[in-house]
Amino acid sequence: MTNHWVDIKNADVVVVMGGNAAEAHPVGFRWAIEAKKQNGAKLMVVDPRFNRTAAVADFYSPIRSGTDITFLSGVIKYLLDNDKIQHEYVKHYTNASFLIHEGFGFEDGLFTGYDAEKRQYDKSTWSYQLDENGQPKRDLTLQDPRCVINLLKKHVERYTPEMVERICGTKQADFLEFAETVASTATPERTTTFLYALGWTQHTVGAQNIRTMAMIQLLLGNIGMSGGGVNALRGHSNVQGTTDMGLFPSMLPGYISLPTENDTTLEAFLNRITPKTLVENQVNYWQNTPKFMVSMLKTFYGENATKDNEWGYHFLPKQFPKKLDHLQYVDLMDQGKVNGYICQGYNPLASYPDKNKISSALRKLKFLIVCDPLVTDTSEFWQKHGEYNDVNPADIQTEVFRLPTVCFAEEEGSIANSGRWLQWHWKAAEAPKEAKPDVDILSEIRAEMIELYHKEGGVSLDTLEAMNWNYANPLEPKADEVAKEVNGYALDDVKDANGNVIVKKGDLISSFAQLRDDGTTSAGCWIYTGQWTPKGNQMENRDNSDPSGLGNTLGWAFAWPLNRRIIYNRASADLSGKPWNPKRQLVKWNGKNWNYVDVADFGTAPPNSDVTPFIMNNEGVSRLFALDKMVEGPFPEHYEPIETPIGTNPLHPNVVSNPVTRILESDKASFGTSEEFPYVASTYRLTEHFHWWTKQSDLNMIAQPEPFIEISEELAAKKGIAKGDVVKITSKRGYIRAKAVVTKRIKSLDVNGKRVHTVGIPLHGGFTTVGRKSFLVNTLTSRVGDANTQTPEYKTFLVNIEKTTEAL
Ligand SMILES: Nc1nc2c(c(=O)[nH]1)N[C@H]1C(S)=C(S)[C@@H](COP(=O)(O)OP(=O)(O)OC[C@H]3O[C@@H](n4cnc5c(=O)[nH]c(N)nc54)[C@H](O)[C@@H]3O)O[C@H]1N2
Ligand SMILES: Nc1nc2c(c(=O)[nH]1)N[C@H]1C(S)=C(S)[C@@H](COP(=O)(O)OP(=O)(O)OC[C@H]3O[C@@H](n4cnc5c(=O)[nH]c(N)nc54)[C@H](O)[C@@H]3O)O[C@H]1N2
Ligand SMILES: [Mo]
Repeated sequence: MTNHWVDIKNADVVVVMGGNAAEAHPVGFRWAIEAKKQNGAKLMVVDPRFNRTAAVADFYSPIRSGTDITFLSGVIKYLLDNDKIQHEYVKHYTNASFLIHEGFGFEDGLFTGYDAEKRQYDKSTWSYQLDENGQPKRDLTLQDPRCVINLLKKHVERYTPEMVERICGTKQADFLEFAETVASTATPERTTTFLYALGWTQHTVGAQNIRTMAMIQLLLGNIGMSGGGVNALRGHSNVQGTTDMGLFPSMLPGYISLPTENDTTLEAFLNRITPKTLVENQVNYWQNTPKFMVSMLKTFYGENATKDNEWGYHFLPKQFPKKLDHLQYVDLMDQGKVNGYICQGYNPLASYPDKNKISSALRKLKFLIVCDPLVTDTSEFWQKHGEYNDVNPADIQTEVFRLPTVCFAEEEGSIANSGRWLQWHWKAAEAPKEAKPDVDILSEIRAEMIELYHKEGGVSLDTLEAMNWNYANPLEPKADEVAKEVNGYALDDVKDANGNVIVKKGDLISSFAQLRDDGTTSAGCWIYTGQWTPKGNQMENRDNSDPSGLGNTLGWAFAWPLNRRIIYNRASADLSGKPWNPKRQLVKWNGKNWNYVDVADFGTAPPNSDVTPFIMNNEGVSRLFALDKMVEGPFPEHYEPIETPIGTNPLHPNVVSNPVTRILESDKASFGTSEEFPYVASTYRLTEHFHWWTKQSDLNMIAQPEPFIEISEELAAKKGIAKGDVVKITSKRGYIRAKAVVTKRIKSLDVNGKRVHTVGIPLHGGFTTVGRKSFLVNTLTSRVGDANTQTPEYKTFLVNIEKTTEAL
């Protein structure tokens, strides 16, 4: 989230789109209800299903899954056509006025530079025009046809209300009511917040869905504003923490890229990833990357990281020159190229697409280690469970080890929530029997491996031994030791530009502004610096006073970065530092100094200097034109899902789906067509369960005992299915059987002259359960990834449905 949970209450319009907050985030959703109660906010839901959020909304409209870019681009067109944009904000705080390379264009579904053979773009024209001093050219009158705003106008011309209806199946009147309501917040007095989750991310155009919404927020002047923002409602309670800490295949902690094998020296690597300031005087905060990187290497390798060995850079594992993502990893496993797999807090047989392929891949391993508090479908993948796991154990040689871990309530530590708050929690119960904290298990594996290497030899022992493992008990690192290590220490006296000591050797660091690239500081994850300062554990703070009434409660927990609650909050005030709306004041220039309600997101430079609020971008403004940051184009474009029910793209029949979508060679034959599989399937959550774990808990199984699928009355009539009938649902990858719920909550839609029916499938079934065994939903889904993030397309794929006579 750019903002945070409590801040939702400040919005005038709350859009829940691409998520079902009432169901999947029932506690945080109270702030959407507060917005209604306190501000009379309008709650708007656009979703393929009339879901539990829709049930309490002021507006609901259906949409065909996978078509939000069309809908949202229609909104952008509406805002531009009806002059519903916040002009000063757009002019000064976005790249609307920047001139784009003369060579850039868009034609018949493709941006300039497409290479059909490689399925990728040469992005060299997705760039600014530069003047003789290397500065981007701008036209603040916004007249030049090469201005971003004019190119955007042209790009969205095709997204008329008629086209929205034709592609999305949403009625024009509904669409226009939505656009008008959102447009009512183009004034500084009013804001819209967008709450989204997987209904937007789990598509081959997932990242562009979110960008399209972010562009709307920029046009409305809603980013950096209290009650505005781009707000991802995240998943597992600490998934924000896992991404912050670099649990991506291509990231290090603090959103720093993992080097590839081509980055042969630290200097070359840092030169590649550190952005040069593009517009003079801008903050360009990422120019500090070397300080964050060297401090991280000092945390990783301690005294083994020296200037002479490039701060231990060569100990760091590198990714392949081409990103090795999870789709490829399963592929490698399936080709027998992976010996062993440590699977920790993850149940891929249940959660990963194309269950049959995962099952086949796990079979090729020599060993599988599952670290989990529970028995999981993955740890039992080798057992036969009727049609739900139809394998022959005698054929499977993989040796499986189960290492029981504790659960969060059985240990202390911090959890990062969607609003970037790091909150400390304390141990509430002893773990049962042999269960151990994950960190102890990993520590023991480390110690054992080093011993074995010494006994038996092997490659890369040096990298293992170089790791800094400085804990009172190396087999049981404590949460406070790790939290301080992540925060960072002064390894020598840290001095300011005048040579004054600002942090004494041995002290904890208080701010990432104190980090250095000369080996005098450490910090495991720069954005977490400040979580544990010489004043103590900031994550333990529990003062909920709220002087502004906006809910920013700076004394409650610690929010990264630097306890800032609303990112880009400098954009909440105009160029002269005057808040756009005094009731939403976050920062204000009083003529001499800045007054802060939130932690400032900029230097102390006085207003009207050239410095603009988007300090993480090297031109200082936000981007309506994404430059080369997205793989499929600088503007969003509608592409059909890989498995499209209409078999064409009404905008450009020659380019149907995202042309740079992630598809591996070995999966090419695994996609179905609408001739064979005519219905759209989508998978989702129920409040009563949490993924695949609560089927192990009696109370949850009592609340929601039996998985089911949902279809519209129209489809039920067409296929002769009555409620409670057992149906078989088949995709190109496999089939499941379950009972059918026939409901008014899912409507069949008219799309491009065709009737499109949706099959809804809750995802919580499986065969390791205290209740009734049932299907694993990912038997049906496909291995295709979002072009930028590789997130699988779980929300839209094609199936057939038939009634079966055989009982379950
Ligand atoms: N009780 C409970 N809560 C949970 C979880 C759980 O398992 N149980 N899981 C947690 C996790 S890890 C996550 S990531 C979050 C997920 O939170 P959500 O994303 O809110 O959860 P989903 O149920 O996947 O809901 C997605 C919604 O998107 C809609 N949708 C599908 N396709 C589209 C589309 O193309 N456009 C639009 N506009 N909408 C679409 C679906 O109909 C559904 O209503 O929930 C978290 N909270
Ligand atoms: N079809 C379809 N598939 C989906 C989705 C979808 O919407 N549709 N959603 C996707 C999403 S958003 C997500 S997040 C994934 C979730 O996929 P998974 O993360 O694989 O699913 P979970 O069941 O949450 O598994 C987490 C495991 O962690 C264990 N665990 C809990 N606490 C601890 C701990 O402290 N230590 C360890 N070691 N283990 C612990 C739990 O017991 C559980 O077995 O599923 C994805 N798959
Ligand atoms: Mo998730």
